Amino acid sequence: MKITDIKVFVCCPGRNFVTIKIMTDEGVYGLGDATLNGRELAVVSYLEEHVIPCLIGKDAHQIEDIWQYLVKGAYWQNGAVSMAAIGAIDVALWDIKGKVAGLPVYQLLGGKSRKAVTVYAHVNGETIDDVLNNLEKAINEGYKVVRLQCTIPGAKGTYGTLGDKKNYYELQGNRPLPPEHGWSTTKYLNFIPELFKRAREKFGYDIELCHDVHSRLTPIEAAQLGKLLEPYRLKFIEDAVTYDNPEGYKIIREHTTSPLALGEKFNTIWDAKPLIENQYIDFVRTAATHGGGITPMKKLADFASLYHVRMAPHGAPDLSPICFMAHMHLDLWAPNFGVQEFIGFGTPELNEVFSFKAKLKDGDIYIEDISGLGVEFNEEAAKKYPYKRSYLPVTRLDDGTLWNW
Ligand code: CS2
Ligand code: MG
Repeated sequence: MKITDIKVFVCCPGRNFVTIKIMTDEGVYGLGDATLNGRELAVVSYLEEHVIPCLIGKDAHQIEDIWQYLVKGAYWQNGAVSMAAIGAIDVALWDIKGKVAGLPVYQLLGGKSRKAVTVYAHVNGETIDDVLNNLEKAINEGYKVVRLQCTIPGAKGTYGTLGDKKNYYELQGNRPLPPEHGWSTTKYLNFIPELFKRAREKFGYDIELCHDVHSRLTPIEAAQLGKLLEPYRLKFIEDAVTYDNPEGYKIIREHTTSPLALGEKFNTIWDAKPLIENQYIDFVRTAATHGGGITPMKKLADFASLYHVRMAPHGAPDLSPICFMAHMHLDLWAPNFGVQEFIGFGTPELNEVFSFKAKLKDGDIYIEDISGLGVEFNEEAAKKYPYKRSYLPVTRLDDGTLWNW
């Protein structure tokens, strides 16, 4: 079965997405998500100039060989742009293989290990009272795991909260230049334990809670946070520190039993390797889109399982429903699945462009047994929403020093 053409679509139904469609001489096609938030067109160019010309005429069934060809064959291995491009190709090839086999992708991976995928919802607010009200709603909706984020009093913009924006905090599709946020570690560490204290006082310990630091702390500060949050028994603290120096996680580990999650920015298994084999983390958060596709995600899950590390794939709004469905199949299969990040089924514009069959019940997602990934992309509808250049915010300390957003 030969690849005859690969199309790339860029659209902005509320935010930018890069979508690819691989066509074959047997009429079967596959879809992949190549979205890299804030750097979308770099991936488009990587695909159009450097990847697609090499794939025309190749056998669409040879997923592993194509993956190796694109990764090793480029000589310049890894990197966010190239791995997002390769990830999209890989996911689309799994979609094709599933369609040809007449099986959902999870069957090709080894079959279901569970009936449904437990997700964690995002709950945020401008004050602790706001967060607690929203948490109550989430619990009443049946969520069993929830991520809590709260605006830090006096901060100029807090990750994971709404601020003065009307939309979901990461749904802005039009930020023609990066907005600037502020950060103070002191204010943050003074405030955040109170959020979890009050959540536990009001709702007890049955609801599982997590929190995203978004890489703002140094290792020893993260160790302090871990200790401060220990009484509230979080499911995990995410991205406490950047991942570039794995030894930083050793320092955190030496001081606290708060579980740690990391990996949404990993673009290769090699990024995860030292963190997993040294047992510095408990959950690995790589996404199929940014991590190079389903092929490396399967390897990552198997490797992580040797060290009791569980999968908690990234599920932010900048991953398209194609990536979401790829994760559903991986999550249903992976014996060491932990929890899936979930931000809802999307806006009406998004659902006009992408369609997929998934249902949420009591904090678990069920998908239908459709062959392939089970997601569709409406090319005509996508044309109504042209690309808009948009950036993620940047963060500065009070004195102007640039910090991790
Ligand atoms: C995040 C993301 O979902 C998460 O945990 O850290 O929201 C992240 O900020 C975005 O994916 C960046 O594009
Ligand atoms: Mg995160």
